[in-house]
Amino acid sequence: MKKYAWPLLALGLSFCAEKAAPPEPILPIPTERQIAWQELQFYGFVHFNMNTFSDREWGFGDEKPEQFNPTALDARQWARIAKEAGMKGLIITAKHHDGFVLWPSKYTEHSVKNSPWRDGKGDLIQEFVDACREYGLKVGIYYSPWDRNHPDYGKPEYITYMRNQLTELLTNYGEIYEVWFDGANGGTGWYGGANEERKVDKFSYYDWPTTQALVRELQPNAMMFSDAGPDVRWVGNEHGFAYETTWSNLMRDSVYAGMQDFDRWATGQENGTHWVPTESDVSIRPGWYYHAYEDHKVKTLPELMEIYYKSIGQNSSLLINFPVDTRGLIHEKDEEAILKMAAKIKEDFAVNLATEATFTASSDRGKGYKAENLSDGDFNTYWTIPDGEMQASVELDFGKSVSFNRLLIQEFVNLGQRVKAFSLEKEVNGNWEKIAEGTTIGYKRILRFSDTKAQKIRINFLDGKGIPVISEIGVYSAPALLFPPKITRTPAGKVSIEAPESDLEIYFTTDGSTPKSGENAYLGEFEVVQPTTVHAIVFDPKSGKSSDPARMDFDLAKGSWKVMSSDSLAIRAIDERPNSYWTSKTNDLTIDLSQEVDLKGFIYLPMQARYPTGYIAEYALEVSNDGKNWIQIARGEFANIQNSPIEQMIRLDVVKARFAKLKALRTTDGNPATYGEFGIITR
Ligand code: FUL
Ligand code: CA
Repeated sequence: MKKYAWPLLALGLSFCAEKAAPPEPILPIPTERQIAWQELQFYGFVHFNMNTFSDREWGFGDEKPEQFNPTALDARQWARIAKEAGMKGLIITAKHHDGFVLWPSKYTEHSVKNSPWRDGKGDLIQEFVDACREYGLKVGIYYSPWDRNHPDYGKPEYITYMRNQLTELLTNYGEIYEVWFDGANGGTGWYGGANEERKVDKFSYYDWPTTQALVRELQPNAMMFSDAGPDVRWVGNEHGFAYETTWSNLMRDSVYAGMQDFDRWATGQENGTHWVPTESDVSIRPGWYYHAYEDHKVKTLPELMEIYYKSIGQNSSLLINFPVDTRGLIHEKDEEAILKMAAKIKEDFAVNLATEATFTASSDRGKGYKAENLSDGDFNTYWTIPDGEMQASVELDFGKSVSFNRLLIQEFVNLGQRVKAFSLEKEVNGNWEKIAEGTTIGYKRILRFSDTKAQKIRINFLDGKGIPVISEIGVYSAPALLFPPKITRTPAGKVSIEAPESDLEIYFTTDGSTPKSGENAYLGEFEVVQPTTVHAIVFDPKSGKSSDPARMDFDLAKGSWKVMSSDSLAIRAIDERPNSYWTSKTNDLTIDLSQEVDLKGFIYLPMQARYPTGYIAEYALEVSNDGKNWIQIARGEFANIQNSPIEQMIRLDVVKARFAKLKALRTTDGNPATYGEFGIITR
C-alpha cells in the first residue's frame, strides 16, 4: 500500500501548485566542470621530486637522476593521510622547475627511469594514482612549464616536448580532475649545459590556447589552474589567504598574475567577464619541499585554522601542501598537524543551530524558493525573492537563547555571484543590534565573531548585483582555540613572552624540552644572549587547557653588533623587529660581530611590508677577520622568494669570522636590496 502512495502524492502535488520561475542567471556563471569542482573545497598538494633530495626549493636543472632515491616511499601513506584529513583529492608535482619527471617519459632521460629508485623500473605517477583511487581521492597533476634542465627551453621544440609529456600524463593514468600550470619563470638554468639566462615571453611563448585545447581534448572534465585560469585562478599569495571581498568573476583576458599590481586583481572583479574562482595554495611548512631544518616549523593548529577560515571561509578552495620527505613519506609532524586541523574543523561545525531554528524571510519568490531551503543541507535548493526587490532579510528564531560565534552562508552561485554587502544582527529587547557584516559571499562565506547569545538573529542582504539567491545558512558555536604565546627578544638579549589574551598563564623552558603547565611560570623578561631554544605555552586555568608550544631558536644576541654603514637607518637590518627593514644603496650589508665566532650559517628575512621591493634573489656571503680582507664563503639563490617571502636559512661549513657581509648579486625587481633582518647561526 505505502509503496504506491508516495509517487501518487508527488504527482498530485505537481499538478495543484506550480513552482515559480527561477531567477535569470547573472553572468558569468560556472561551467558544469566548475560546478563539480567547487564542491571539493579542500584538497592536498604533494611536493616531492628532485628538490627533496637536493634540499632545494628550486633546482637548477643540473641535478642527476641518481640523486632521486627515496628509501621507504609509500604513496598509500599520503593518500591515507589526505583522506583522514578530509581532503577530496591530491595534486602531485609530476615535473617541477628543475625538469626531473616522476614517470618513465619516452621523451627524456631526466626521469625516474634512470634513478636507483625501484631499480629504474618505477613509475611514481602510477603508484600515486593507484593509491588515490584506493582511497577514493581525485587525482591532480602539477606540471611546470618552466624547465631548467631541457636544452630546448626557450625554443619552439620545447613546446612540443611539453605537449608530448602532457599527452602521456593525461592519457595513461585515467581521470584527472585538475591540471596545475605553475606561473613561475625565473630565467637562469642549466638548460642542457648552456648554463645561462633564458627569458621567454610568458604569454606568447607557450601558445597556451593550443595547449589548453589539448588538455580539454584528453581530459574534458579537468580543471585547468594557472595564475589567471582558464578554470581556476591563483589567489595571489602563498599564505593560503583569500580576501574579505573575493569575486569568482574575473576579466580573464586582461588580467594575469605577474602583471604589475597583481594584488589589485587577485580579489577578482565584480564585473569580471569569466567565471574563474580562486584556489588558495599554502604549504604546511614554510617551504614547498622538505627540509629537515623545517621539522619544527610545521604550521600550528591556530595557523591552520586561520588559513581554513580565510580560504574556504572566503569563497576559495584550499590546497594544502605536504613536503614529502627523503624517505618518501609525509613526516609524522605534518600528519599530526593536518589531523588536528581536520578534527578542529569537525569540532567547529559539529552542531548547526540553524537546523533547529524557524526561518522567516522578508519575502520569497513563491513555491520552491521558501526560506526552509536555507537549512535543508542541500546546496541545490535555495531561497530567493521576486525580481526587482533589491533588499531582503531572513530572520532565525532559535526558540530559546543560544550561544554562537560563526555564521556560514552559501550563495547559489550556479546563477552567478551577486551579494556585495550583508550584515548579521541579533535581537535585544525588541531592537536589532549588529554583530558582524561582510561583503561578498560566493560559494561559501564564514563570518567569525566573539561568543554571542540571542534567541533571534537576522541576516540582511544589503546590496548586490541582483536579487540574492541563497542556498544555505548555518550558525555554529566553535570552541575557543588557544593561540600559543609570542616569544620575542631585543637585540640586547631580553626575552619576553606574550599571551594572546589576558587571564592566561605562561610556562616556558630553555633546555629544548616541552613546557608543562605549573612548571616554570613566566613572570617577566629574562636574558638570553647565547644560542638557546625557548619553548612556551599558555595555560587557561578556567578550561584547564594548554596551547601548543611556541618555539624560538635564538642565536647570539645582537646587542654588541655594529652595521658598517654611514646610514643611521641601517640598524633596522639587525633590530630583531621583523617588520622594520633597511634599503641598502650599495646592495650589501656589512656587520661587525664584535667578536670572532664559529659561523655555521646565516639568516636573511626579506622585508615584510605590503608593497615589497628589493628582495635578494641571488646572494653572496663574505667573511673577514679584520673588516678589510674578505673571502667569499657562499653564493646561491633564494628560490621562490618573490612569491613566498619567508625567512631564508642557509647552513654552511663552519668558518671563523669577526665580520660578515651579505651581498645582493641580484634582486627580484632590480631595485636596491632590502634587508628585513639578518642573523647568524653558530650552533
Ligand atoms: C610556485 C613554485 O615556484 C613553487 O616552487 C611551488 O611549486 C608553488 C606551488 O608554486 O610558483
Ligand atoms: Ca538549501
